[in-house]
Amino acid sequence: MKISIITMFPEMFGSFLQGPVLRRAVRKGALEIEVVDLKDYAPGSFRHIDDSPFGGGRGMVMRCQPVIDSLRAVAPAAGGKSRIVALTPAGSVFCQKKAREFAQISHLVLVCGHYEGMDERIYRFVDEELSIGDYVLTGGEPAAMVVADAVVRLLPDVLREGSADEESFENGLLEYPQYTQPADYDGMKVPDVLLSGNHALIRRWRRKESLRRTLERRPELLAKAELSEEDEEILRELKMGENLKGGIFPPR
Ligand code: 6GU
Repeated sequence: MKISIITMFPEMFGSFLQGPVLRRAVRKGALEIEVVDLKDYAPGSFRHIDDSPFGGGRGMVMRCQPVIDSLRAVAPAAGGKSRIVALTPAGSVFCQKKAREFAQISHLVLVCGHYEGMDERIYRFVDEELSIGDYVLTGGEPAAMVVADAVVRLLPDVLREGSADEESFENGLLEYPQYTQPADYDGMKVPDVLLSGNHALIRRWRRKESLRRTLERRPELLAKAELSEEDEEILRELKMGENLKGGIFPPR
């Protein structure tokens, strides 16, 4: 797939593009990524990318001409194969389902909003507006990195086989706790079951811890998750009697 990022601050993407997952995706031929500098579409010393809003008020608004010209250059309308997404706090909230949807697209264009917003006429060229959560960023650039990262790691051949399947959200639950060497660190022990070599017991323990975490931290996810008979049974165990504050660390 191809990802085009349209931004006033292309420098911000330097180290992001050098990260392991993106580099690997590009090397494997799964990804082409370009960062488009809006300044290239605002020629002349007095033509700025932003201007003060009609009607008055504080702050600056991104002008339509540079953004629309860059979109026309990056995503020629022919065939409409490009998905144009504006990153703005007023968009709907990005999620794993949306990442999976984007991973199927041949050309994703991410437009980073800035200042008090963009001229409303720009949105006629935009298919969708996305936010990454209920807080305010200075600009859409970190949000574009979030979206690009979440999408690229789902492309075929980018991650090791299976590593994207079992993690949080892919099955609608939070991930179970993980441990590595040593088995005893300063008296903090790895749960015995993980050292038992009994794969059926380990699988059930992990499923239970996954359900426990989700129940404790994100109960609203349980309502949407696909639960088996065994899951329902584990949940009954967790809800009745069993202490919800599991794990080796004292409750925070
Ligand atoms: Cl996409 N942009 C800005 N400026 N703030 C945000 C956001 C986006 N998502 C959450 N907060």
